[in-house]
Amino acid sequence: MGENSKTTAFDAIVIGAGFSGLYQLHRLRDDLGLDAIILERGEGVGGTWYWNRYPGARCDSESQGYAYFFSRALHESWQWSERYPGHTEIRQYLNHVADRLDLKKDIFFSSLVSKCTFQVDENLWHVQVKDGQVYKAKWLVTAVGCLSSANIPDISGLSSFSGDWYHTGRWPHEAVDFKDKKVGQIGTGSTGIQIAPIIADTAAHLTIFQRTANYSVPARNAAWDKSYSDWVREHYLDLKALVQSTPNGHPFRISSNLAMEVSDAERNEMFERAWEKGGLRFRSVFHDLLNSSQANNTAAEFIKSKIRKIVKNPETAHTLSDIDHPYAAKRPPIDTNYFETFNKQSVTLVDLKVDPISEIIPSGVLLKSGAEHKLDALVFATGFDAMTGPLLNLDITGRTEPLTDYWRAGPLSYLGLAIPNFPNMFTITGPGSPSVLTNMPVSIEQHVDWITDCINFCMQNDVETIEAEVGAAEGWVAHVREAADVTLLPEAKNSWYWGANIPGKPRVFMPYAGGLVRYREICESAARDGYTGFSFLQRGHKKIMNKLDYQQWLYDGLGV
Ligand code: N01
Repeated sequence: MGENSKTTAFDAIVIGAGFSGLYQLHRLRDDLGLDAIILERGEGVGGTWYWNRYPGARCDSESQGYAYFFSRALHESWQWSERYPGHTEIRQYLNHVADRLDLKKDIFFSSLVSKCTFQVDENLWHVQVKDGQVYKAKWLVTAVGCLSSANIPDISGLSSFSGDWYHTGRWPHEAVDFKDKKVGQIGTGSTGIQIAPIIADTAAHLTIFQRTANYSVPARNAAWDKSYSDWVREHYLDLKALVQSTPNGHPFRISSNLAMEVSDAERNEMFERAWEKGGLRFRSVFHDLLNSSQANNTAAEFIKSKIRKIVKNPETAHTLSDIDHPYAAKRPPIDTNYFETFNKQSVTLVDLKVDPISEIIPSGVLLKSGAEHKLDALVFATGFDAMTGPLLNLDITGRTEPLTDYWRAGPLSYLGLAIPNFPNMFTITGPGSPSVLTNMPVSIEQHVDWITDCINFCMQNDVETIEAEVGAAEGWVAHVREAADVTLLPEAKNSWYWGANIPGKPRVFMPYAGGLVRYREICESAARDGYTGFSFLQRGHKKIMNKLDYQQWLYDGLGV
């Protein structure tokens, strides 16, 4: 690292000031008494939500569950205004949390981390930011989110485009005006489905380029009245118990009904009620929607028939409902008037399966057939290099080699929390964690609490370094795959869960599908048994100990 750079030493460095980083700083600083900081590339708190400001950006988790639950006082100090929190309100919430816990004084904003290196001779992490400043710390916690590394597809000719172009995950902070403009939108995932109706409201024309048709269920967002806000505030303990006991961390139970055990009429009636209620709750109408193809088909057909009913042009309706994967095998979007948008004269759907994009030209998008779509602006709603991208971007080198090399064949992680050969480093919501298959703040709290306890354990036991064992990580990756294989999730082969949206990315099913409750038990059991799957180096010793050595060490009375 640069010779002229100043170095500043801390006990712990956290990278990222979103939901994960803020809570991690609080726990390390205020509960363990560590000298801890956050390095954050943005100019404010929010993490993914600091950047994700596209029109209509709104969380799909319901507000009463999309929050921290570690403090009753904090819970009672905040009120959401709508069923789903919008991006502005989420930033307001995170600023409220940061101010209330006095976190900002220990956050270094505009500090883009460009390199992290574990110095073996010092057993310290050296973390360099873009301006050359180097920070040292014993503990490194990455809190960089799973969906923060924007995927801008490599379509030839983009630099020649004469209009403005945007990626939804890097939206400008100032308002973008599409009035009187011909806008093109590439991508119809959760983001594209949210933004399309809003662009269509003002644009002269919106052309939506769809590569894969997608399901969506109405969100049915609504303002909260005071009585509901009061109810949420008063039911802190009930809500906390609920989100911590559901497999996906959402504040609603998954039904125990099986789809094929009810009559066709009853099933249809139950789907109708769920459609009216709206949101991700639709997925929980039957217990077996995600592990029985027969059950899943009933939900898939119900949604496809809704699409065909809503969309007036039969050809457009067919293109939108010709969906190639089971319902919810990709992250299921929810929407406000998405399919209705295609009934506007000013909206055109282009099926890229029939006629793919050839190149971007100065005046717009040229398809393989030679058809040209003239555009003034182009919006990429093309998602993220999910889960691994944000970590690989940090240019991390562990004990022996860079993470980019270590993960060449795919992410090797133990519990999604720690990587062999990367000592004293923890990854909140890393690959192998349940994170993206759950309501994120609930997973995040579990990860952060576990990491904090683990660091505390190391401090109490004079541990110099702790790192995941290769065998444990390999076992965990195999278990993640097993857990996915009992569901229909792996059937959506082109999903970002598989890394399939990024050319050349290894195909590994990344999130843990075994549920948050089971995951929590596994993590707690590893901790209770003396952190199984980890090796330790005791201060003043040169030998790396595995768990058995470590137990012997404790037994011998050398450590504690
Ligand atoms: O990204 P995506 P997203 N040419 O990867 C298409 C969370 N989220 O930003 O399916 C043409 O899902 C791609 O097509 P295909 C949520 O977890 C949450 O929408 O790969 N098209 C797809 O249609 C979500 O899952 C919330 O064939 C290309 C789209 O772009 C995750 O973020 C809101 C293309 C990308 O869909 C990511 O969602 C929004 C190309 N070269 C997002 N490359 C809330 O909670 C990609 N596509 C509200």
